[in-house]
Amino acid sequence: MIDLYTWSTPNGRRAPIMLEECGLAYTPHYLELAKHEHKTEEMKKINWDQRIPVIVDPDGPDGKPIAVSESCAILLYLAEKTGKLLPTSGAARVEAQKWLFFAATNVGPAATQHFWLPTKSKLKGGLPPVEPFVDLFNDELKRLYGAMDGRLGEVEYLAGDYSIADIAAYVWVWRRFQQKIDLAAYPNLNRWFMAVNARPAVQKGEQIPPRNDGL
Ligand SMILES: N[C@@H](CCC(=O)N[C@@H](CS)C(=O)NCC(=O)O)C(=O)O
Repeated sequence: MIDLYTWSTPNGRRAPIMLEECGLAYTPHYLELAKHEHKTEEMKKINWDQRIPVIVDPDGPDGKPIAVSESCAILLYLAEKTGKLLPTSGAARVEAQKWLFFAATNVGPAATQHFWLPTKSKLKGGLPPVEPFVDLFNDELKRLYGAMDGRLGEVEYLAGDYSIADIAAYVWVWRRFQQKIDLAAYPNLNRWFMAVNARPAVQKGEQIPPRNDGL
């Protein structure tokens, strides 16, 4: 049985959504970030970065246990393990990897900074003033959503067929209200968002842990 260490954040939800999509049995362990439950020596043993999500698979490569951190590495690991949601070769695989990295290196970081800068500044007594930078990250998110909207005007899902790239991007688009982005301005992205959201595995994975952020 796979152990999943996670919390209710976009990166944290990538792992349970994929576990559900793959139909793999897993035991969730919730680490409340505000209580620093992820900053333990036990966590350091499975992830030097001491961040969530992490999975520990007792049946890893060569039948040996393995700990996997980095949410998109978890998506890739589970896709390779099960043969699901990542084409095995050809242009379709390249496309899925391209959009996976688009979500991992563009959407995720821009959304993270947009979300975290005000909190970090508040912790430091409002210094430095971050509002102009928050606006810049909001502009960048809109640019990225525009790119996805264009792509999704050509194909149903980011890589053509539904893939791990969609899971990687979806969890951050879900934060649309906090990002003050109206998906009505991105009709193809909105259609895609509703389609991903309607998947039973996504519905189940999104409740690991149960939502309490009201977004
Ligand atoms: N690139 C990493 C980022 C992981 C990450 O930032 N996790 C956050 C929650 S989304 C976390 O553990 N934050 C707690 C901390 O930084 O102490 C991934 O995609 O897994």
